[in-house]
Amino acid sequence: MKASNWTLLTALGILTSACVLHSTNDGNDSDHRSDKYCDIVLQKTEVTEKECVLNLLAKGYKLYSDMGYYKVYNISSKWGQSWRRCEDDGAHLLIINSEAEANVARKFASNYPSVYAFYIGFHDFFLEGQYVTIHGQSLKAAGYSKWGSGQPDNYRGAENCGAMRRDATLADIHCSSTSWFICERER
Ligand SMILES: [Ca+2]
Ligand SMILES: [Ca+2]
Repeated sequence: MKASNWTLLTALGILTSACVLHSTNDGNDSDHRSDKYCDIVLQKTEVTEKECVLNLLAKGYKLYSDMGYYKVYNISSKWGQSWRRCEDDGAHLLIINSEAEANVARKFASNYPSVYAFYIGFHDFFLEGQYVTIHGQSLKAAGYSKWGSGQPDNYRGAENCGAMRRDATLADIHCSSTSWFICERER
């Protein structure tokens, strides 16, 4: 089984050009793909599924239940940097697709009592207040939309990036604040 790994070669203004976000998993047969609206160039390399999994395990990802491979990055990063790091791993920022997956996420987040929230894969760059996953689905369509109390509040009119609190409820936070983050790759 083949998997495509898109590498972002150049990107200008990732945070304002959310159109980048859904193009990383698109497959087409050319080796390069560019997006004139976002001024990005992506390079596709073919890796086997097995290579990809071995690579994830080597990087410290763990298989949870039957759902997928997950890693909590204890590196303080802006949301865009977090997104990039997961993509570089051949994974993506966590998208919670079910209560069961929220339980898994809660389990590993609870190991870090001092962390307010972890960046995960949703945002409202397209339209204020309309939260979508990095794969373009509404949170409801993705399967999980349990917000923390008082969230989303778009605090000071400037919170467009998605995060998960330790109890696995969702929050919007400022994309430039630095936070730990969680990557996943579905099984
Ligand atoms: Ca998921
Ligand atoms: Ca908020």
